[in-house]
Amino acid sequence: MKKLSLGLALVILMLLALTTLSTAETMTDSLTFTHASGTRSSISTVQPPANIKDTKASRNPVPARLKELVGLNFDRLPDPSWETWDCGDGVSQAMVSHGILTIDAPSSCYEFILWYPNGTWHKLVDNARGWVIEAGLKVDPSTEPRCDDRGSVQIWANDHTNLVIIGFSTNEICIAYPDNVRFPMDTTNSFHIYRIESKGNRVQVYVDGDLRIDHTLSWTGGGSNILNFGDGVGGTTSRSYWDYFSYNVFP
Ligand SMILES: [Ca+2]
Ligand SMILES: [Ca+2]
Repeated sequence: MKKLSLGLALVILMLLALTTLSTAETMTDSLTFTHASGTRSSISTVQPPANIKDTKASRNPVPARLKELVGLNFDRLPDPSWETWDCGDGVSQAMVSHGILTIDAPSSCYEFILWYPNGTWHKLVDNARGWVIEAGLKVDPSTEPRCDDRGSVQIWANDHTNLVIIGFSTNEICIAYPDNVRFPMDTTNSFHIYRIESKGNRVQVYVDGDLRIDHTLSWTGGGSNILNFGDGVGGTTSRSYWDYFSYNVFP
């Protein structure tokens, strides 16, 4: 009887511990840096090159003006509200190391997707008020160049009025969609800070603080109701390094 009581007490203690753990998990804001789940850690096998371990960009993460908003510094993988998609290849993967997210898609794609209605973006983004997305990004030279209606890698921003896709190739960046506006530059030589500002139909892209694309969209486009980043194009090689990804729906 004594043994039984002891066993019962142990079971109760374990249940209490589990309850506490799950409470802690649900209290975590899905937009903060929630540690990745077990399934995520299974994709963390790619090692980044040694030379990106201590970049200037990684020492200067999310800028102060964006800090109070939504920022992923990639000290860990994005939380599970960001779904991943590898085009079903089972080969492409992402990992974090030293504050850098490496997205490796050797033959198809790998992207992080925030689907409607998840996250602050979908709750609050407003095309008339405008929005800002900023990312510290370096494209690997092994990446297959592309900046037509998609990029080798991309940021896809559906603000529920416009769908804007910003493409990052090796030798240029672009508004890939719904119009195509390009700016030639080397995206592989170092980390660059890309800041996309949009309000109404105007889209501006700053690189390291300099305005490089300033365009008024000719139409709204249309497509998946998502915010995403990474390589969303199957059949093409890409490797990219992300120091941070942040957005502001109250610019
Ligand atoms: Ca970082
Ligand atoms: Ca691809």
